[in-house]
Amino acid sequence: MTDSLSKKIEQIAKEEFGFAQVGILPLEPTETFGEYANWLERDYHGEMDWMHSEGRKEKRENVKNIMPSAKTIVTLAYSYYTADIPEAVLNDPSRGIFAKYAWGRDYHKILKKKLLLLINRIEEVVGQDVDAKAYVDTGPILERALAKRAGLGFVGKNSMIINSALGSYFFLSEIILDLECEPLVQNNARGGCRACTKCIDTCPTKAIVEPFVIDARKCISYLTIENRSSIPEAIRPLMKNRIYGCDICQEVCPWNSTAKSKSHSSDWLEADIEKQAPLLTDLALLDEQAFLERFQGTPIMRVKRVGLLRNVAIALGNWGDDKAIPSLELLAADENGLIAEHARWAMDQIH
Ligand code: B12
Repeated sequence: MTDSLSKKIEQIAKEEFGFAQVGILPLEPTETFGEYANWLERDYHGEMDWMHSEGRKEKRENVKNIMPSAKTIVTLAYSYYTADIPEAVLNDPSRGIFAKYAWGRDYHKILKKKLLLLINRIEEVVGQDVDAKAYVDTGPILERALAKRAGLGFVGKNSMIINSALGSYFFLSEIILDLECEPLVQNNARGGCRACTKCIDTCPTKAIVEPFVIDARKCISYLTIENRSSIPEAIRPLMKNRIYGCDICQEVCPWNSTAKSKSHSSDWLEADIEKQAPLLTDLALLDEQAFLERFQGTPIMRVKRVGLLRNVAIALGNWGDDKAIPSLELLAADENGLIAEHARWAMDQIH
């Protein structure tokens, strides 16, 4: 056991790769796996069938099932706070709001590269090859459960990991190592939500069905990104102008207004109105080629043109202004049936 290895990993992760927080722990079965199993049982995952596909549940239950030689898990937080969208823009129904994390290049690739380089540096430090795996978001890992255990934050009523210094605008990622390291637990899980229920009260679709629990089927983030089919008509008006992901439960969180996360911005995200909240009428004009040119390399590629323009059609309907009609006529004539169906619904909202 190398006493100073954990401190060295923390130092390199912060100083060389810009991570804001690092926790290092020996492997243990996931303490809150029961919460996850209940959540699936209640169908809160909607169409995200990959969440309980063969073998993946076991991996979430215990990281050992991903890598039997694993001894240690390093959990890292990377802040992506950039700026807040001004209130007047958020409430401008002619503009479509993108979630903060999507105002530039895709974090998955950027952070994965940082993690792989960090593994190289760990190998240099210990002077030998190390068996390791790196994950950002998409692995069969309950990242929030790990972050909570590593003291990177507490579980907020909006289910976000909230860090008393950073707020909640940070990504989580992990490195699994076959090395033994000294435990390194952070002290940023203090605070908690106490009596505050702002996120629960403000969520337009009432997706926070009880404190700490999200019904993804009602969550605007899920509806605009993960749900590939038609969006239930009753929910469409509630989505207002959110067209890719949703940060409402974070925007209203007091921890985000006081946190110091503002000093750790991700340089690949830009607080530029064209990235944050473009005009819906401009987005409606995007054909396949123009969509690719504009969004290649960004998280928006996940929903493809069809998903984005489906969401844009809803927002145009929610705008409710005659100025939206030419765009909606164009979308109603789109050869993609999903876009056309949502555009016809939107026109009915205006007439
Ligand atoms: C599926 C998923 C979603 C789904 C479901 C979200 C959800 N709340 O479950 C949808 C598409 C809706 C979604 C939306 C978003 N997501 Co998401 N998502 C994931 C993913 C891939 C899995 C999460 C999961 O397993 N959910 C099932 C629930 C049951 O598990 P859980 O939320 O992890 O909760 C665990 C603990 O919190 C604990 N727990 C649960 N309840 C309770 C109660 C108490 C009292 C306690 C003590 C503990 C506890 O048990 C759970 C299981 O261990 C993770 C990445 C990953 N691999 O973990 C990212 C992740 C959670 N998402 C993230 C982000 C940024 C978002 C969005 C902000 C994106 C956006 N702007 O649109 C929104 C936020 C919505 C919200 N309030 O959660 C970040 C969160 C970072 C953070 N600071 O917490 C993650 C970690 C991705 C990453 N690598 O950075 N997401």
